[in-house]
Amino acid sequence: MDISVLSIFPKMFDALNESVIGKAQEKGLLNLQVVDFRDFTTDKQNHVDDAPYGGGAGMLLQAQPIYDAMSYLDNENPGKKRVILLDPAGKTFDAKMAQSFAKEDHLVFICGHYEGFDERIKDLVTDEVSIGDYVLTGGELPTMSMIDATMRFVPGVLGNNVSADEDSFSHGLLEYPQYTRPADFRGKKVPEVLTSGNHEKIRVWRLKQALKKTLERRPDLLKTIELNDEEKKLLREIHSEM
Ligand code: 4GS
Repeated sequence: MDISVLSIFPKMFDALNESVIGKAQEKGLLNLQVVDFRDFTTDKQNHVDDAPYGGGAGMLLQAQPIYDAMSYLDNENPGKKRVILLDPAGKTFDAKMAQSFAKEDHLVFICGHYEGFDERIKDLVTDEVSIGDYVLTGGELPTMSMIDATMRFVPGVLGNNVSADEDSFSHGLLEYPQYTRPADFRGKKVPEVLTSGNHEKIRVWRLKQALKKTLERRPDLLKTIELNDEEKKLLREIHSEM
């Protein structure tokens, strides 16, 4: 997968050289290119921003450096691109969107910093996306979150026996609680069923815990998924125990 990022703080993306995403780059599963669009400014002082027409506080990213950086990407690597603009006004990012990004050949992320941008940048963009209802100082951290969440769905990025599809949000439920050694930690004991060796009992216990946690914390998620007969039965049990 090719990912290009337009940012005036390219060093921030060194964070993606670590851990799982760093390994994905080493394995050639991710080809990450960070382009400093300040290199494309035609302004003598290398400015990429200017004051808004009509007045008001703050500065806006100008269209020209972004357009020229995009032309550079297109010349270097023609072909279809999904162009994502980070913006609190965008559609909220979720696992489904990460899966759809993971199927693309080439993603481009446009990161603003400090300020807003000239509306005409949007003609370059296929998706306006937000990571949540809060305002950050730049689009760099949201971009890194999206790259991380997207790459987990690219085959080969996670270890052999790990699948992103088994995580919370992929099957629509929050995860059941987990424990590791020791079985008794300062008097806090691991639920007996987990040390029973009965795999079927363990599976049902985990499913019920996942349903219970989701019902308690994110009942909205339960409405978006289709429960099978076993899950419906467990949910009835949970309701009668409450
Ligand atoms: C977000 C967000 C964001 C908006 C960038 C103000 C600097 C900032 N981007 N999800 N200008 N939330 N962007 O806050 O994506």
